[in-house]
Amino acid sequence: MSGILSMILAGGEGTRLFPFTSNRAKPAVPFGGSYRIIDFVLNNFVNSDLHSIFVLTQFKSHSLMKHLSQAWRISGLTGYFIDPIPAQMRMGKHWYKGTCDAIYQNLNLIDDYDPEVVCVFGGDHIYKMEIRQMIDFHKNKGAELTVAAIPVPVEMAGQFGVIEVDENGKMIGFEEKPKQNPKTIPNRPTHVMASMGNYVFDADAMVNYLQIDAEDDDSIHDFGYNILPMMFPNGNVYVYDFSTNVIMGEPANSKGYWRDVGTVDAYYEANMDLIAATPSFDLYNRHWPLRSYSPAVPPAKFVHNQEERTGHAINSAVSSGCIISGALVNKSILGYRVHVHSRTSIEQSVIMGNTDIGPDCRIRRAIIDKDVMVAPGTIIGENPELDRQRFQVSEGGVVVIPKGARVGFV
Ligand code: ADQ
Ligand code: ADP
Repeated sequence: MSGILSMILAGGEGTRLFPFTSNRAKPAVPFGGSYRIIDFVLNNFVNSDLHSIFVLTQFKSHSLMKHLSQAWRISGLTGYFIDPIPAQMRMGKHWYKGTCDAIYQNLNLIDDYDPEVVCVFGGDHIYKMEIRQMIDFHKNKGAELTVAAIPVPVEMAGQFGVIEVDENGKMIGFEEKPKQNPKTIPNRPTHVMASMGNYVFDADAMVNYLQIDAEDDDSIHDFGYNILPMMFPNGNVYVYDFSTNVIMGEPANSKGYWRDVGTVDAYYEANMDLIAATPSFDLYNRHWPLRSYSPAVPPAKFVHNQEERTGHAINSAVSSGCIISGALVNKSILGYRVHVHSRTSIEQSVIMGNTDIGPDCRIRRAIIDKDVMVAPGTIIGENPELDRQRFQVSEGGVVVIPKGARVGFV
């Protein structure tokens, strides 16, 4: 028994990220112009030299499977695989009942691999982590389970598993998504210690607890609600402080960057983080390459319009295959193959890709999903009332255009 097996939970429905998740799983949602959300956790594993990975899928998995097969196919050497595993109803005629049931239903994979350590990580966060540092911590403590954690503002406690930890890093309290009076960090009443939903398990201990959970009719089979509360009172669960993780070449302001992009506004803000002059999430660190799928498209092209003096993008990230022709793009992210025509301006927006935006448009604070056509002269993001009549608008006022929409055509 040796080795480290990684299982990524990529089956979440992502309902709060609707409509981007109406036809794809949350981990498959495009992010940052040329990535999908799942790329970040996969790069964390691969850059940590961990290459034995199962990706557990369930809801609307076609787009995710397509992405995994196009971008992440590795094989040939023993122990080098990133295998998508669809839900297979191995334990009866039901889908995964919850996150730990997703692992329980795939215990055969763990049995076959016979690892010493199993990493169970979520598939839908934006961050960089050198995972071997967490595994070393886990081994040094002789822990049955180690949970990665980060401080978050107390107002957000209800969205997370809230941890209490002693001075030796041992977990001494845990409450999943507390409805009231969350336990704040000692001497820091504005913050709680939140679980990142990333777990490093001693394999034997994990199998044991999953079996106990499976026989419990009252369980909802969730790591946060059921497994952690069962394990930590036995005294062998430790908390890995994510802020101690070190990555070569990272700028100081990126320390501890971790985003749950579960809502449209959180997704929007995390995209905007990428284009700050000194971004808190750096895509350009050569020591931490961020792999993804790259389609066969030409370089981005900028065509200057002499009269308007436009045809450029500033403070923006523009992917290959884009054509900015006599238009102005500011503080925006453009995915592959976005064509922006003359006299159009795009401000503070995320355009996921394969989209045509006609001439004379003004688009502000919008997220446009893939395969959209925007008619000439369309104005988005200037009149909140009008926008709400025509489009979905987030709480934070971001206009959302779903995949394949035809906007402004009569
Ligand atoms: P949530 O984010 O609410 O809380 P959940 O919705 O259960 O957790 O998703 C966790 C991960 O599992 C996600 O990556 C999701 O895609 C995946 N997933 C969900 N259901 C699945 C299923 N049926 N099959 C396969 N994969 C599935 C969790 C923890 C909290 C912690 C937060 C951090 O429970 O304690 O604070 O993550 O975001
Ligand atoms: P994405 O928008 O995530 O890039 P793709 O365009 O790669 O998705 O589509 C992946 C697969 O998902 C498609 O081949 C199709 O089967 C399915 N799919 C995507 N959009 C839709 C849709 N609107 N309705 C039904 N299935 C869809």
